[in-house]
Amino acid sequence: MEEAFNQFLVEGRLVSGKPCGHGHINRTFLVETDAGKKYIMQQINTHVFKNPKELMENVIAVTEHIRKKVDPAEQTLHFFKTKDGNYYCGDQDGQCWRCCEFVEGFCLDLPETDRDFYESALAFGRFQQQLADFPADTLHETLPNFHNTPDRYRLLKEAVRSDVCGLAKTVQGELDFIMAREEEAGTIQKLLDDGRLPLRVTHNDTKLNNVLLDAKTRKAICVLDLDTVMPGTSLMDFGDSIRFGAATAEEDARDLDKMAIDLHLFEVYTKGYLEACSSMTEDEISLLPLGAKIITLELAIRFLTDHLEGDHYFKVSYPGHNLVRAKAQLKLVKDMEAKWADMQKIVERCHKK
Ligand code: GN1
Ligand code: MG
Repeated sequence: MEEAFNQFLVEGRLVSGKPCGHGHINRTFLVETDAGKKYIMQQINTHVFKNPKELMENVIAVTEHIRKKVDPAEQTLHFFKTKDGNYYCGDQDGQCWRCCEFVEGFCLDLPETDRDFYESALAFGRFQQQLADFPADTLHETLPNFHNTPDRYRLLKEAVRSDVCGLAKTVQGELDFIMAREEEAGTIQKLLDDGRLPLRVTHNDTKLNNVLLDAKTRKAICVLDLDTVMPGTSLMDFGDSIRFGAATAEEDARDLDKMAIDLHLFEVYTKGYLEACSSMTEDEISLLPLGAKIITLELAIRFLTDHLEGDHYFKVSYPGHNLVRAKAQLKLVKDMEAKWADMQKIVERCHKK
């Protein structure tokens, strides 16, 4: 990492570097230099992001666009160039690195107060709003079909067919639950394809822990993790925040009785998001609950696919971790279905306000 860090145009020489963050894909380090400066060094997982050049072009284009709009109290991430004028570099092991300004603050895996969650809704709502006039078609599709749910079904079916680890028979209950929802799960992609939902610049990984909060004021400072910024639908961005932050248990909870959707938090987020993002259309607003359900189902499919394929994609902490994650997400889908009418009423209520 030090060798890579030395290639960036930064102040001082590295005196310490320690791991930070909880991403499932990239590795992140906090670096301090003898000039008293702090930086974030991130190793880009090139198995997932095969084209780091295009990835960084997206990130830079989006952050520059936002920087023109934010008021001085807000921030957006700042990336450093290498001495060769690039926004990323390789090291002697062929790994790919980028360097970003360190911004003081903290991230949460579950909201501690309603206010925390509301702040994250404002941050993601503003993000969407600030990018409403960004030409979505100029962005690279760094991960093609990332939130194309029918394609995720296709990949799951392929994994079941190949069954390289011989695990398919052990997950029949989960597969039945997923397959029973295949038609509904494809509706968002279909609406997008038919042009009935606007194509927007979306973040695509709108977890609460991708919002940096100020330790003193607990206000949102900025949105992090811009790797998956691509053209997409706001429903999935809204939905992923709900999936993660309005759940009563963590994404990989083993005790399924603890996993449910918290309707109060659902309302808190919906209110904040709609307040901050006035460009949402009527169709988008009315479909917000569906966004939450489909993205949760989609992630369950992705975790289950990775489990069947031998855990190549998501980092795991123990054998079976991806299955635990998939089960927790499916329980959340089930609970959303049980509370469906309430979710819709909440969206209507927040919309009228
Ligand atoms: C991955 O690495 P992280 O935690 O930011 C994944 C998301 C998933 C998320 C689940 C590029 O994000 O799509 O929703 O895990 N990112 C990628 O926690 O696949
Ligand atoms: Mg991410």
